[in-house]
Amino acid sequence: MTASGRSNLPPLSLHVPEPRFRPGDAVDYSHIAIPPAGAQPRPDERCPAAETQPLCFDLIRVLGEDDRAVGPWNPGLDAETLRRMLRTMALTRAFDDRMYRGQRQGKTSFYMKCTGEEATSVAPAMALAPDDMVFPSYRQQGILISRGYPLVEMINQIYSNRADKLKGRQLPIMYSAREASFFTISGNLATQYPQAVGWAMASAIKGDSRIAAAWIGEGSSAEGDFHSALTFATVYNAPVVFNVVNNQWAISSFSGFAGAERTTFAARAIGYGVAGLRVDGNDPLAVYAASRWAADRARANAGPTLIEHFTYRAEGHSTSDDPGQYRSAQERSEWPLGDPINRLKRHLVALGEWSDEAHEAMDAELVEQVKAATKEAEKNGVLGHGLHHPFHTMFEDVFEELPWHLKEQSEQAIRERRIKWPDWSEDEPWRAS
Ligand SMILES: Cc1ncc(C[n+]2csc(CCOP(=O)(O)OP(=O)(O)O)c2C)c(N)n1
Ligand SMILES: [Mg+2]
Repeated sequence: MTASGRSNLPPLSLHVPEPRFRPGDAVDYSHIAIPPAGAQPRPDERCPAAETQPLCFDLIRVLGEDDRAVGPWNPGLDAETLRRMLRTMALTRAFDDRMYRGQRQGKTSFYMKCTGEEATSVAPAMALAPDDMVFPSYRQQGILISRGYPLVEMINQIYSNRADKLKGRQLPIMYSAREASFFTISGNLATQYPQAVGWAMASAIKGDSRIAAAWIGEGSSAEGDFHSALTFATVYNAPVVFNVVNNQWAISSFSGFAGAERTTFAARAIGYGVAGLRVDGNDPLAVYAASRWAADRARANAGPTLIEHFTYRAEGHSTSDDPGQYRSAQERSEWPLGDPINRLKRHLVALGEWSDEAHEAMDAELVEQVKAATKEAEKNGVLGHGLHHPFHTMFEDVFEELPWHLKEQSEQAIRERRIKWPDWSEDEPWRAS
C-alpha cells in the first residue's frame, strides 16, 4: 500500500545525482564526447540565435592533438599575442601558487586558486575591449592580471592591510577595481549576472559602445538570478556576454546538482532565445575565438550570448577545502582536455615560436615578479600584524552622515577597545603592545 492508498500506481521516486567517482575510485572519462578540433562550424556573428543551437551540444575546439590551430574558429593570432596570452596565464598561476602559500603561512585568512581554468578568464579578457565592463565571480583573477592591474594592489587586498583600497571590508580575493572596469566581486553567488545585464542595458540606453561580460560557476547557474538575467537580456537584446565556467564542481557538489546530467549548460541559452556556444575551456584559442564572436555580436546589437567553458577545477575550491574527501585524486590527471598553459605552450613550440628553455626562463622570471610584489605589499602589513586600517574606519563611507544608532555603536566599540587594549593607538594601531 502506498501512503495515498492507490496501490495500483507505482510509487513516485526522486533521482538524487551521485558523482561517478569518489576518493579511491579509478577514473574513466570515456563517456565525455570530445570532437576533433576544427570540426565545429562558425556561424556569422549576427546570425539568428537559433543557428547556434547545434553548438550548444558540441565543443568548439581549435588546438588539435598535433598542437596545431585548425578550423573556422582559429582566431589567427600572431605569435606575439600568443606569447602574451601564455605569459598572462602563467603569471596568474604563479600568483595563485604564491598566494596559496601565503595563506598557509598565515599572511591571509583565505585564498582561491583558478588552476587549470586560467584560459577562461585570460582569453576572454584579451578578446574584450579593455574598457568593457566585467562582472566576474571569485575565480577570474586572470582578468585583472590581463588588464595589467598591479599585483601589489591585489595582494594588499588579500592581506587586508593598511594599503588595501577596500579597507579590509571585503573577503580576501573579492577585488573591486573601477579603473580596470572590474565590478566588485560579491560572495552572494550569481548576483553579478543581473547586474551585468543592468549595466549593459544602461550602456545601450546611453548610446555607448561598451559591452558587459559576466562570469558564473556552473553550480551558481542554478540560482534564480541566472534566469532573471537571461530573461532581461533576451527581452531587451542587451549587449552582454554570459560566461558559465563549468569546472565540474561547486565546492563538494558535482555539476549534476546544477543539471549537468540532463543537458549542457550552453543549452540553457536555447530556452531564452539567446545564442549559445559550448567551448573547450582548456583550449585558450577556442575560448578567445568564442569570446570574440560573442563580443562582436553584442557590439553589433545582434544580441547576448551564453558561453559554456567546459573545464576542470584542478585544485581545491579554496584554501578551506580538501577535495581529497569527496572526489577521486585521479580526476585531475585523467581530465581529457589537458592543461591550458601546456596546450598553448606546445602550440607555440610547434610553430617554432617558443621553446622549453624560454618557458622555463619565463616561469622563473614570473616567480620573481610575484615575489617582488609580495615583498612590496608586505611592507603594508599582513593578516594579524596590526597593519590594517584603523578600527574606526569600519563605520565610515557607507552613509554620508552616520545615523545616530551607528554613531552610538561606534563610540561604544571604540570605548570597549580602549579598555581592552589601553596601549592601543587609533591612528597607529600597529604600535600597540
Ligand atoms: C547565494 C550563495 N549560496 C551559496 C554560497 C556558498 N558557496 C560559495 S562558493 C560555492 C560553490 C560555487 O560553485 P560554482 O558556481 O560551480 O563555482 P566554482 O567555485 O566552481 O568556481 C557555494 C555553494 C554563496 N556564497 N552564495
Ligand atoms: Mg564550479
